[in-house]
Amino acid sequence: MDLDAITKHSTSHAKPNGLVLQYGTAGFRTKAEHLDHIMFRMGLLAVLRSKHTKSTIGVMVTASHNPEEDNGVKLVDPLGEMLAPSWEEHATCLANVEEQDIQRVLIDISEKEAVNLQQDAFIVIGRDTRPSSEKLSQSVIDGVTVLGGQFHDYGLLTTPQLHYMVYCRNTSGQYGKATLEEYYQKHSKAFVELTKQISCSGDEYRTLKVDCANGIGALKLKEMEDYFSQGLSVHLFNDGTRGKLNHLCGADFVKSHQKPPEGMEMKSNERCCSFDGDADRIVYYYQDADGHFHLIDGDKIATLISSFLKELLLEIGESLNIGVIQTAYANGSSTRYLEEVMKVPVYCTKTGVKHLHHKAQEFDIGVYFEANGHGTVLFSKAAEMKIRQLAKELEDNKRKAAKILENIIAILALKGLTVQQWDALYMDIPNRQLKVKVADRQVISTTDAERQAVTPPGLQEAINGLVKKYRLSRAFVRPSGTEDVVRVYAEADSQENADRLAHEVSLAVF
Ligand code: 16G
Ligand code: ZN
Repeated sequence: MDLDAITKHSTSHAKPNGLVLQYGTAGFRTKAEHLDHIMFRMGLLAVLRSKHTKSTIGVMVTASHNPEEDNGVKLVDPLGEMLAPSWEEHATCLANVEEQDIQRVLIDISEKEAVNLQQDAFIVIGRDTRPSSEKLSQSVIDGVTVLGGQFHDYGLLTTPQLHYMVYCRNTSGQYGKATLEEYYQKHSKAFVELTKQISCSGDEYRTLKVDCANGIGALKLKEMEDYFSQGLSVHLFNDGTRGKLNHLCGADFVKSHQKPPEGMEMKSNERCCSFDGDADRIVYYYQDADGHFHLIDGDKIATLISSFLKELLLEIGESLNIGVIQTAYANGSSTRYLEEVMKVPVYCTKTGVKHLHHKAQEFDIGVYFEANGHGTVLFSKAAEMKIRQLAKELEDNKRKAAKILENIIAILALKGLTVQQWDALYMDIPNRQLKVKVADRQVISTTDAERQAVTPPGLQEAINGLVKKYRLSRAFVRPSGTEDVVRVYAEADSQENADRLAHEVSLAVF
């Protein structure tokens, strides 16, 4: 380590006095002007992590669905996963020390984790379209180079694209080349293959209106369009040419307000969807003939995908085990439908992709989605090999199903239901989310995947009392991991009652 260089550079990425930040659910996230030192230090940490794992590590500069003024950073581990928990602690520690202690902390981490400092390090970097992102990613690069790391800056990328690049680079090209070109080709090929096999015709399945949240999704969908020319026609809205990122649009807006984004013309029964600011979240929706808005959220996506996969497995006679992972925000109807009608096991974890991801790894096929639209499907190595083998061996119908399944690994698409039929799989229980500002949100602690409050004393009893007053009801509170607020969620038999229950619970929080 060139200690002098570290000192010199860290003073040009000074930490604001008294600022304490935590590596939270999705890395560091706050106002962009408070993040320069964090970016530099995460560049340093990424190098140690890369040396430790002897692999390429990813750094993504984004604050996802937060307002445009915010920014954030997260590290991506070798197989495209979230950073390992013990390293999150190192990240928090490194982020908060005074400049003169940076070297000591770097040495501490290296000793604790037995990092071989002679090992080479390679970092890949991506960023979203926020005005602050370019400069902040330069600060990451500064941190990387000062510790002697090599890097490739991909520039503007979606979060899933960065995860893909990291994965490709660490699997010695087996999965594909770490280029956008290959990313688009792989996905479009799988999609086209898949839609060839779906026995439905008509534009309905091939056209889609996309609200890009005025973010990176627009740029990347435009790049991708050529590859999809025969398969899919997408109409982009909120493409960033006029509006502000995530402002009155995007997946988070649509989900939490339960209404369409501004800036998108919706005709009745058209299939529409919204991304978030880094395009790792999607929700679908449509307006029916009576002008009612129908939201198809992460819960319904999980239901669709898992029922699709289950049918395919049945067809090819394979008994790979499927599990669905949700959070406390999953609509009660979706959990009931999955367990009772589809008979798939459902598990609940804490909020945040890393928790769901971790649990999903326990299954041959783990389907995980948060109600807000974050999610994916994981195939275990063994399941993937089995499916690829089946796709080669099986005859006719069986082969066809296995082939679809093989393609599904690369891309998930609809199974030929109309958006209305999809929506009608089950009816959401009316629900409401609220934010409550409190002096210190950390006085609330929770257990049972955030469904029960442990502290402050008496809060859970109060919630239980309120919930009892309503039918089909459920409610919980939890401190947000990304904003300085407490979140309240309530379900009840009517929208009015859900609103009322959420309001009553929010009063109990004070
Ligand atoms: C982060 C999480 C998201 C979660 C949200 C909850 C990732 C990549 N992102 O955006 O999954 O739903 O935080 O925010 O894990 P909250 O703690 O403020 O409710
Ligand atoms: Zn996101």
